[in-house]
Amino acid sequence: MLKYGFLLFLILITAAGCRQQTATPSTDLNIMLAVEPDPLIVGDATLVITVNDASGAAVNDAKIAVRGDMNHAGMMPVFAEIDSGTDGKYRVPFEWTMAGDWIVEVTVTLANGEQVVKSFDAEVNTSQNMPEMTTENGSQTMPEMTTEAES
Ligand SMILES: [Cu+2]
Repeated sequence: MLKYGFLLFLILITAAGCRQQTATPSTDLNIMLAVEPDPLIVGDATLVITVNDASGAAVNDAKIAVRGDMNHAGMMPVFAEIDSGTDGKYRVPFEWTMAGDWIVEVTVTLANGEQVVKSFDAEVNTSQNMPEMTTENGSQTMPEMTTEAES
């Protein structure tokens, strides 16, 4: 009888948990983001996303979807995805389409269908020659993508 009561209790908890769909991932993942090149500049880039499980073991069979948004309105988001990793690292081709502050939302979908989402802030510069947006001259306007990557 006691055992049955406990089971029922568990079921009730589970049901309550399902209803509110809040972002408490049942899976404990460690998700890290590195970007090449770094410092970040406008143009093509590679997002190196590392996924480890709670025990620190590399997760290679996840699918990763990335959505990059800038912190201002009126921009097209940049999407990218990849299906497998090596040594827990997923190298995702990406493009910074404008200098400024970005939010990179990484959605990791595990083989069992569970999803974990983590967001990262990224600051993208206009070019390597201008590592920082200085506003010393009082002008806050960004030079509008004048650097079309002279290769
Ligand atoms: Cu923008």
